[in-house]
Amino acid sequence: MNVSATPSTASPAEQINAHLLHTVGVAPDRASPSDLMLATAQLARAQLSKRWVATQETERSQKARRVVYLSMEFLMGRTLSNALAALNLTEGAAKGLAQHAQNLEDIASQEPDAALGNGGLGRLAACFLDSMATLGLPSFGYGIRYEYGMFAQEIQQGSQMEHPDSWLKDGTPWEFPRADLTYPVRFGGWVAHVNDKAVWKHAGEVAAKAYDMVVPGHGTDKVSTLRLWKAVAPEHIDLGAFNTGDYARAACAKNEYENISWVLYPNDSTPAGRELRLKQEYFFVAASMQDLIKRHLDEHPTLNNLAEHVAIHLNDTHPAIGVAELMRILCDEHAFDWDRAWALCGKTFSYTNHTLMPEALETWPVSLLQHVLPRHLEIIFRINKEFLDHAARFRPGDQEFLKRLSLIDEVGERRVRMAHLSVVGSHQVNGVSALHSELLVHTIFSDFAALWPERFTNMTNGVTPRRWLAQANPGLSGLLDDTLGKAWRLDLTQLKRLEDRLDDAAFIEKFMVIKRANKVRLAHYIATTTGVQVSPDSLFDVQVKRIHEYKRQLLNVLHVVSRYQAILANPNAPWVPRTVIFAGKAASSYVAAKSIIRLIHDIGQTINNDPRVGDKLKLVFIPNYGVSVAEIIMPGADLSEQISTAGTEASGTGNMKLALNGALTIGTDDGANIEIRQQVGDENIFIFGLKTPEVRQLRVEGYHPLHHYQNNPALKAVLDAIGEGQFSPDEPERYRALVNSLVWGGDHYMLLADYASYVATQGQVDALYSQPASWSQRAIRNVAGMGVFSSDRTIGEYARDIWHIQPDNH
Ligand code: 26V
Repeated sequence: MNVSATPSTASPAEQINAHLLHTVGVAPDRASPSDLMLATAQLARAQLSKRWVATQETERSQKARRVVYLSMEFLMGRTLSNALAALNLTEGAAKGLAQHAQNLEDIASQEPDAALGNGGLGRLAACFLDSMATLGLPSFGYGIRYEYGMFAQEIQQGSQMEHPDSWLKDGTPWEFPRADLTYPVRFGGWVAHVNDKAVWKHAGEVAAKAYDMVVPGHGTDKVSTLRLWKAVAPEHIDLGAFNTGDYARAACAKNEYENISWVLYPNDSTPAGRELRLKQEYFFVAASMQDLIKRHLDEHPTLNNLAEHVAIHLNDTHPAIGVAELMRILCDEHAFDWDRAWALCGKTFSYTNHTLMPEALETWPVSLLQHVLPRHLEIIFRINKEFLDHAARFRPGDQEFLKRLSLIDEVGERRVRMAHLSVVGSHQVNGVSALHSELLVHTIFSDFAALWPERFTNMTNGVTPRRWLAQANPGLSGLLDDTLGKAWRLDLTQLKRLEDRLDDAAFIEKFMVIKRANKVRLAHYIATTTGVQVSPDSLFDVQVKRIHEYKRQLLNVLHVVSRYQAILANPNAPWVPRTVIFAGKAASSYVAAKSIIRLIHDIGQTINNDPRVGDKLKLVFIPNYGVSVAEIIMPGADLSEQISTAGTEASGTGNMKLALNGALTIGTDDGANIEIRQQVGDENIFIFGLKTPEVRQLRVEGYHPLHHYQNNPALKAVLDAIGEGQFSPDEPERYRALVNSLVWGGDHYMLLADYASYVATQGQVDALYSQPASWSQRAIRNVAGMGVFSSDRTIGEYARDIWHIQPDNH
């Protein structure tokens, strides 16, 4: 093996060997798979860093207008395969690894996922970075370098166990620590007012250190930056203790600072009273603001034109304290008067809402803000006063209107409503699907929409076709390349041209062969992770997402049990074999969600081991759902379950990934399902159940789940079987509470109301699946209709309509 070649002129194979020797520190012929992963990563890293320097230089010299995307979460997954593809190094690296008798897929799987997010919101941010880089949009993502990301899930005797996710334990080849970029972030204390000037006398300070991840664009040399902040104790902390040899006390003091970036908050913990979470939010916002202001002042003599050069986007309300922080910087540190600062702020910020669920809307107790950020609280009060004065002129005398609008919820313990701060501080507010954006202006933001109708808009979500088709599904990608050319990677609307192939039997056959191969791969994965053998000839029915009552995994379970009972009652009927596949994490303190996981497991045990059933029905729960597991599941799915109660799922993005990989959707009229239906046509999607207005009306009229229980014998049999312990004979009462919450407890998400329609629609699914060519034709129609769900389209719209930034490449 040649290890002496200089890295810049050498072939990828030679560079991998050189990196093994020089960077990883191992003899090339003794390299382990993880050594090879690191060396291959170094190959990509060297080129990424060149691209980063060049992109930064261009943007600086052009004084480019930039978007700053503030997000508490970035669910990046693995980096290697994506980076190699963007750099056109996939083939070279594969050849290099072949010399070590390894394939790229196995080597890439050595890398741990960067799981710095909970779910949809965090993964969307990662898809957006990919699109920003690919469109050549001058952009910075800012977030937190959590030492521990999303917990790892293990299933033990059917129950979820959580393990810490120490993704950094062996270091990561993908980050660039920026030793020179460190900013102080202050907390606590009090505010002195001297001659009309506010001076924040903070009580504590922590340093924020920058770590960059370079995000490569595809089909361009442009890259984007994800800058993550790590909390570090300031140098001077408790030197006294250190000097006197009291290392334990010194370490303790250090930890108190550094715990700010220690761990990702799970989205179960109601924001209420979580001081550390508030500190995390302010920590990364304050560091990011200082960084963007420094960059601005490096290029411009003044902050007067800040709004012309930077658009700051709030990914949900988590960074909303940024509005108060920018006001503080402008007024207290740069001598702006209030009105001028406020006008600048309003031109700079925009905000995306990602959920209507009342329990997920952030509010912070006034007392906590007073304690942690006293100056920001003053600023929020002033913003509120000026805002309510303005609103009062709009509807004179209407005190109720003002109470509803106020940034402060005065009922009970006074709290700051972060969504209201975000709306008041932004020039544009958007939802993430047409339905969701519509609901925003008719529900939680209706009073704001009365004041400022032009402020509200829609930006339907999208997903990156590079990861979710090109990388995850090489089989289908190859067929698309042969059929359409390669341009679909950068222009997903090219998929529309597949409609020309709908009657092309040879094409349909190839499509079916690819789907089957992906199912074989998924079946292998299921066997290794769950021990259950499933048949790739059965219909793969997939529901993968966070476990939550509103997403109604339990409705899916009710259907599985109905089917099981029907098979037992009529074993010789021509059953269409099905494998029902679940995956997803339950928040660790979410009792009902954890109980649903265990129920899936218990029912699976019964069904999978019942010799009367065989391949007619299997039920599996794939553990530790995350980006990389999703990359295996999506291509192997036949049926995509998107069955939330209408009006509850803001958009969904798994629905897009599954349809893009040729699954048909069974879903409610909710979130982006509606737009998927519009794209693929009513005949190519299975929509069932109550629509949003019907859900609302039923709630008003009074919903009686007991009625459904009493009048639908099949439903009653299912609920009785679960409630009486048929699937938990060792503990017959295990699921009593879960069933009672449906029948007697109000069934908040209306599972029983939609049950009959759901089961009937599953019958239509079977009927179509028993005609494989028709099924595949419809699956192809789904792929053909997914063009608009590229995150390139979404980011193009944000850039044009909200950020007013010209993409460089398009
Ligand atoms: C809330 C909280 C509360 C406090 C602790 C940490 C935490 C973290 C996240 C959240 C809210 C998550 C909201 C979310 O993920 N929404 C999803 O956003 C997707 C992208 O827009 C969308 O497709 C999903 O429908 C929506 O549920």
